[in-house]
Amino acid sequence: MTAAAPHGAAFPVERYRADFPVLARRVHDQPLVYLDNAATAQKPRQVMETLDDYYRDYNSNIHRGVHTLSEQATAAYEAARKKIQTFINAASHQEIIFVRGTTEAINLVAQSYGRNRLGAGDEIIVSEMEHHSNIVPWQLLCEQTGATLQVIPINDAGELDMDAYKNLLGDNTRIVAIGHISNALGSVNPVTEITALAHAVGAVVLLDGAQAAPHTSLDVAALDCDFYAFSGHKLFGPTGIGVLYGKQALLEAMPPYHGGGDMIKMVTFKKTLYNDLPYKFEAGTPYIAGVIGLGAAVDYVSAIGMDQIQAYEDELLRYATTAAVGVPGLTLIGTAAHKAGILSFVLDGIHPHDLGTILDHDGIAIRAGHHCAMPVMERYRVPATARASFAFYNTREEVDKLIAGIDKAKDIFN
Ligand code: 7TS
Repeated sequence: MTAAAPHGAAFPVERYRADFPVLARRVHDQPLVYLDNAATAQKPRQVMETLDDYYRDYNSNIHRGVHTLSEQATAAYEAARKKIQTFINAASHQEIIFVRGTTEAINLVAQSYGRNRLGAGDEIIVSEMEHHSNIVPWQLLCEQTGATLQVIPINDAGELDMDAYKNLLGDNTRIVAIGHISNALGSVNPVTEITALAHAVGAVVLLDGAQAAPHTSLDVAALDCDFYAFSGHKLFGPTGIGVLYGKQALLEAMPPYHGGGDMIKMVTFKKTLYNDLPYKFEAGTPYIAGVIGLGAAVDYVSAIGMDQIQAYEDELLRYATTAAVGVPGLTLIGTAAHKAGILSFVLDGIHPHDLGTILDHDGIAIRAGHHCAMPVMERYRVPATARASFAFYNTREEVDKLIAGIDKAKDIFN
């Protein structure tokens, strides 16, 4: 395990970079500059070795075998659950449900929490900056129950209009579902305040933490949210694994989302007794290696320190923002006072997709498109943005290459 930097020392980014094999590769004969971390992050060898060890050494199903391999796999799987409990400061390991990712976590809550509880006249509040994963599951729930969706608008900077939010809240509000950090704008939302205001009207709160988990330390107890969702693959872990945190009392009261093996205590054709938390929500053989690998990813970032990561990335984003603002013809999309990890922008006369292709020729990976947040594009009246998204292994030199690449693209087009 990579040791944390001594307190107060410079962030040893080159040391961390060495843990990520892919960062050493070349693309189009140039060193890779990976700035698409919001889509998925790269994996340190510690995570890959953990997956490899599992498959080489103790691959087995969990919770059922009496043999040694199964006992080892079960122990590693449940140890990962406890790591994640600690990582987000949940009260109990029973509040940690393994799912495929943020998308599945939100769908689980919409269906299992919402479907039996909501009806005509009830309201669900989301915001204009949500990822489609935090819009469409609620639209489905509205179609099923007759509830309606309310949307908190954003200002030109990409900040939530909190007065509008307060006006939307009322006796009919049942669920508030908000992104902790926006993937299209980088805005960090005031989620503690949002949660407290929702609780004051008796609504439950789901926070979409897909973009927050890799960038900031999480404390679900302090946030007091009812549900928190995030994906492993954006947190330097495997794809196909994610976490739903839920307050125990709420999870206890919710019906299973999927039926199958492992989620039951007893099955007869007359009556089936469901298993205790968290297994009630983990039907079927889960992604065992993925869970154990996510545990290794959490160990990895915890050893560096989420506060150190956040401080380093804040500085890097400031550096990148200053450089981008200096590029003539470049307009930032998302200039919230509180931002993390993301630089979204448009360039006069160059479509984001063309920019993305030109940058790729120089080994620079960014994302161009609507970022699964089409309402954000509509709000800013742009078809797409170019987006550079950072991780703790990115450097100022990489930002300089991005800016040079943008200048080159402008030369080509003008
Ligand atoms: N919520 C937010 C805020 C996200 O950024 C994403 C993925 C999701 C939910 C869905 O996560 P998944 O792991 O279940 O797919 N965001 C992005 C992105 O910005 N570019 O590619 C995926």
